[in-house]
Amino acid sequence: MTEEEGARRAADRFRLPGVPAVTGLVPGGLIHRSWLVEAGGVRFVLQRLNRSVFRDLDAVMSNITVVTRHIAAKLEANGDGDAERRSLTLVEGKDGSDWIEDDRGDAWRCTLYVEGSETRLTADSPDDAYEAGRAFGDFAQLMADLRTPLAVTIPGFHDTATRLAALRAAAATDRAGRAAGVMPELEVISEHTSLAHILPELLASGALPQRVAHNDAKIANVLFDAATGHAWGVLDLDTVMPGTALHDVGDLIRSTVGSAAEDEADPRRMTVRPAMFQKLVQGYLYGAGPVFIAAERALIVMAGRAITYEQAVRFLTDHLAGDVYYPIGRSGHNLDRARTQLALFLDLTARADELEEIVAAA
Ligand code: GN1
Ligand code: MG
Repeated sequence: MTEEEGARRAADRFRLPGVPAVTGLVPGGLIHRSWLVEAGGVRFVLQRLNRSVFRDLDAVMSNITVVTRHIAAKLEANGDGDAERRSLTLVEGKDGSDWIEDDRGDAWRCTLYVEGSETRLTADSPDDAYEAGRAFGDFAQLMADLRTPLAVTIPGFHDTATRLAALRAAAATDRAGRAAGVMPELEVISEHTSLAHILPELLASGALPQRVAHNDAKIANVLFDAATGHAWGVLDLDTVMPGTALHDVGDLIRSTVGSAAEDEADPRRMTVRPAMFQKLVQGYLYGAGPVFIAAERALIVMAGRAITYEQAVRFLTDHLAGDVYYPIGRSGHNLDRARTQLALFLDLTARADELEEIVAAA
C-alpha cells in the first residue's frame, strides 16, 4: 500500500461530507506528514501524527480541544464570528474520537483546511513580521484567562539545559562518527551555556508569569490571508503547554528576523534584519496588549538569543545522533540547520544593544 493509499483509507474513517480524495501533500512541518483531502467540495488537512515524538496523543488532542474551544468562545463573545479561520477546527472520527489509529498502528487526525490562506517559511517583508508578531501576541492575549490546566505533553521541551545535556551525550557517544567534524560548533555552544538557565530560573522564582505558551511559534505556523497578507491566527497547537510567552517571542525572532531560511546551507547568508525585528516586536506588543508585562518585555532580546541557541543545540544533537529526529532532505542537512541557527544566534548577540534600543522605542 502506498503512503497516499494509507492516507485515503485513513480519511475514510473521519466524518467528512462525501467520499474523500487525497489531492496532495502539504509541505512544511518537520514532525508530522500532512495531506490535503477533498470531500463533498470541502477541503481538509489530514495528518499522520508522529507517535515517537508525541507519546500521549490523547493528552495532545485534549490540550488542542481545550485551547480551540476557549479561542472560539472568546471570539464569539467579542462578536467576532471568524473562529473557523482564526483557529483550528477538528473533524471527528466516525467513532466520535478526535484522532484515529489504523491497522498498522499509525495515528491520524483531520482538520478543516482554511480556504484562501497561505503560510510562509520566513518573513518576506516587515508587514509579514508585524502580522506574525500580532498573531502570536493575540494568542497570548486569548490564552491569558484560560483556567483549564493543560497537560505537559513533552516534558522539558524548552528546557535548554536538558537540551545541552543531550548534545553532550550525543557528542560523547558519537554514534554517527561525526563529532570530530563539529568541534568549532561545540566550542561556540559551550561558550554560551549560561544562557540556558535564565528563563527557567526567572520562571521558578515567579519573576516571570507562567502562561499557556504555543511553544512552536515560528512564522511557518501563522495562517495568512493569501489576498491581503493579514494574519488570521496560529496553527500547529501540538505543543501548547504551560511555559512562558518568551518561548514564543524567542521562536518568532528565530524564525522571522533572520535573512535566510532555517536550513540555509551557507550560514554567511544568515544575518539579523533589524527592520523585521522592529515590526515583529511592534506586532507582538500590539496583539498581546497589557497581558504582556514589563518583566517579559525586558527579556525579548535575550529570549530570541536563547531560543535560537536552543534550536542550534537541537539540530546539532540530531546531526550527531545520525538524523533520527528531524527528517533530512540532503546529507548534512541538520548540520546546515545547526550552523545557520548559530550564525543567527551570534549576530543577535553581537547586535543585542541595537535590538534593545528598538524594543525600548517600540
Ligand atoms: C519542529 O514539526 P514542526 O515543523 O512543527 C519542532 C519544533 C522546532 C521546529 C524547527 C515537536 O516543528 O520544536 O522548533 O521543528 N517540533 C517538535 O523548525 O519537536
Ligand atoms: Mg510543531
